[in-house]
Amino acid sequence: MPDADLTTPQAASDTGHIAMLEAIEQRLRWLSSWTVHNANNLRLKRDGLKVGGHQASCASMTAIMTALYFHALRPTDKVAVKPHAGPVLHAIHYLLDEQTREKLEAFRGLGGVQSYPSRTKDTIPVDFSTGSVGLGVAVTAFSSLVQDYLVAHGQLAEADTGRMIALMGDAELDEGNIYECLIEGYKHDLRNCWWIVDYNRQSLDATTADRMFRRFDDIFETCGWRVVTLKHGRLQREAFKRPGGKALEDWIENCPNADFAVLTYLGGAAWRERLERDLAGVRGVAELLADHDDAALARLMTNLGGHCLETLTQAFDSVTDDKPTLFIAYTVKGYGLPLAGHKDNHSGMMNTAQIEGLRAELGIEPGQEWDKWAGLGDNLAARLEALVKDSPIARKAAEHRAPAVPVPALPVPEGAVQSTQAAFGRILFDLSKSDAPLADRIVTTAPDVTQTTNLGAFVNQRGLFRRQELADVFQKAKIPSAQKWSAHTAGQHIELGIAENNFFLALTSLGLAAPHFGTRLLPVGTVYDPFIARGLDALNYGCYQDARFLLVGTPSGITLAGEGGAHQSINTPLIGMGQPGLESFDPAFADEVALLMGWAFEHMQAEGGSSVYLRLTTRQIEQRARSDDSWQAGAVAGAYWLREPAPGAKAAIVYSGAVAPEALGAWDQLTDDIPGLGLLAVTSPDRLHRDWSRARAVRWNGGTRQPSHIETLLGRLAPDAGLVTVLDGSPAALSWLGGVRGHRVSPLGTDRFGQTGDLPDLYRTYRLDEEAIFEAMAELFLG
Ligand SMILES: Cc1ncc(C[n+]2csc(CCOP(=O)(O)OP(=O)(O)O)c2C)c(N)n1
Ligand SMILES: [Mg+2]
Repeated sequence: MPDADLTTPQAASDTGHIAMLEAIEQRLRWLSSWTVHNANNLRLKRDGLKVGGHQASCASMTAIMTALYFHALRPTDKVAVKPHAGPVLHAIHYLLDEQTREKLEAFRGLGGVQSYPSRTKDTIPVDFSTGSVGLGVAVTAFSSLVQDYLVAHGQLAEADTGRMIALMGDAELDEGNIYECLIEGYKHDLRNCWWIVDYNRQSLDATTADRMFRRFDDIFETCGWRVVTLKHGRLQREAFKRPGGKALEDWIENCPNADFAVLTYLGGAAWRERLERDLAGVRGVAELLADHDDAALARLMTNLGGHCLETLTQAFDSVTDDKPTLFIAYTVKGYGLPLAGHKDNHSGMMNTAQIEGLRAELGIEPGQEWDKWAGLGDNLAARLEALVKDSPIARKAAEHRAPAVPVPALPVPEGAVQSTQAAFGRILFDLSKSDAPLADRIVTTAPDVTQTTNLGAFVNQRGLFRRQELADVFQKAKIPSAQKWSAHTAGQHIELGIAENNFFLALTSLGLAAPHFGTRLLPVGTVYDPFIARGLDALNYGCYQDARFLLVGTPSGITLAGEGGAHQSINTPLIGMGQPGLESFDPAFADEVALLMGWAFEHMQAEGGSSVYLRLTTRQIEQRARSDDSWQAGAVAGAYWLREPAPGAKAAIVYSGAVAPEALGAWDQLTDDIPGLGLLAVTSPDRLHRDWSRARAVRWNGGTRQPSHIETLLGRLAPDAGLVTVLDGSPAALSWLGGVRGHRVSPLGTDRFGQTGDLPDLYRTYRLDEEAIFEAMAELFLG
């Protein structure tokens, strides 16, 4: 693969522009270093803990970020920044007057600049949160897909599209989710996506494998990407043209990563000694070396593409089409710092003498460390200020506040016997046939489980999304099938392969459509409940940056019976409870599903709302006749009495989800023996627990303590009442209820791997049946 086409004129001819960018690069290197130094060495420390920060990782990409932000970026582009280069991003916004000195001084402190760029917590514009390496890279591909979706649906003008850009560390290339995303990107004809690798060949622990050299080119090109390699800076390219230069170029080409790093750390004299040895007798080399003093030689040898602003700007300028492009920018970790090249530099920091040395080298007076343009002279400072203020990034519009889409009442599917999964599918199908604006904004997706999670009817109605029309070949051949899936630009289902990481990243990008592109989408994703775990970090990633989507885990629990232990979700109710930014529900009846879906579509759009997770099953159960709607508020809040207990009752059965028939059956049988026995339907252990915690926290925050919903409900019972809790999932999701008012609890649920079987066998074996409820009740009262 050739290096970047360096013939484009603009930056190369404009040496003044490059010199200014070089000055900005120095500022970013200084400010990011100083931010970390200040937080670790100058700020008062109270806990003896390391504050942390990554000076070397920042310095590795200050030139890349300078070229990008102050030269190449367009106002509509969006960038995910390598997490540990966060201080550079903040320094950029400091230069733009969009970040304060106070926040920088409070780096990694409460209310200060976050360790890693955060959409929700940082006050500068952050397009994508990053932190868990790899995810911030792949999410850009999905956001590009979302952008194309909006263009195809007439919600975004082509002229307003931007490039979705990831600035990534080379070790991020080890994350599997990158390759899953490459494959999906190829299938969906990905465009407008740039990934720029800070190729310093160092990770956290080590220098990276030499064997990988050029393998990434093959992998990406196979997946339809252009690969632009920026191996050498201008100084090196010029040296290579001299006598002896070709030998030097070959030597660099063959130098193992670890050797290069060691020599970089040791500096000019070490480079000289090694090159004199390895290239002894090669014509021209002695002269070439003699023309460079040690400092100049060190500068030459580390003049890699990723540190040369001329090379970088030209490379970025040279890509003018929308083909996805990987830039591999060779860099030195810790470039321009005394940490450069050292294998321990990932968390390594300059000591006081070293940072003072850097300060002096950059002409910054003591006390002027936070001055934006200290030591540069008024003239240059004014020109830099003008360049920064005039850069496209300074004209970037604030994020959108997309208006909410009205949510119509969702009718309850008819049928005396239904499963929650089928009800979900039916509700979406009904919506797909309606002309409600909401229906046009729903986008469904699934990791290859569209049919088995009851999304099929919606897809038949609304079609698959593709940038190019694709006829349904089976339909054309008149082969009967329930699935009529033509693919076209107006389609509303994004078909994904089986990789759950992609699924959650797609939901994340769709769920950020409102702030990113100004159009609210209501993403609905279905996945087999146990395989939520497969994409858990990507789910957390989406929630962390407040993306809004409806996640449907179905089927779930051992209630999927014949599918067996490998498909039986056990701990997902705890995942739902433990995951911030996600309100989770475990409904039992079709009318609960309709109610909660309607609530979810509202909550996904609400200020202070969140994503929502419904845990559903394929078990067909008899539906309840309701005399009124009084159950609904409780169902949204997390629980309601299906059988109201008598005041001061001595016991209640508490159930969640698919085991409703067993709970009802047991109640029928026990109610004569236990007068006033209650039956509590828990639709959301998650919301009950959150509300309980919130109510308690009010007091610590100086407010007046109001009882939480669950305290009110359980307050109907006698103080010494007993609770039998039951759900098809970890018993811990409900056993905590005993802590609310000090009731004794006998918890039922699954806490070991399941078997195949039919429901009677499984419910008996795993103690979810009526018999188990009797026994649990007996244990409470008889000991
Ligand atoms: C999923 C995940 N695993 C581990 C980490 C801890 N971690 C932070 S950076 C890093 C390696 C960084 O190497 P590279 O991407 O090459 O960046 P560099 O600092 O060299 O620029 C690791 C392992 C993380 N942030 N996320
Ligand atoms: Mg690296």
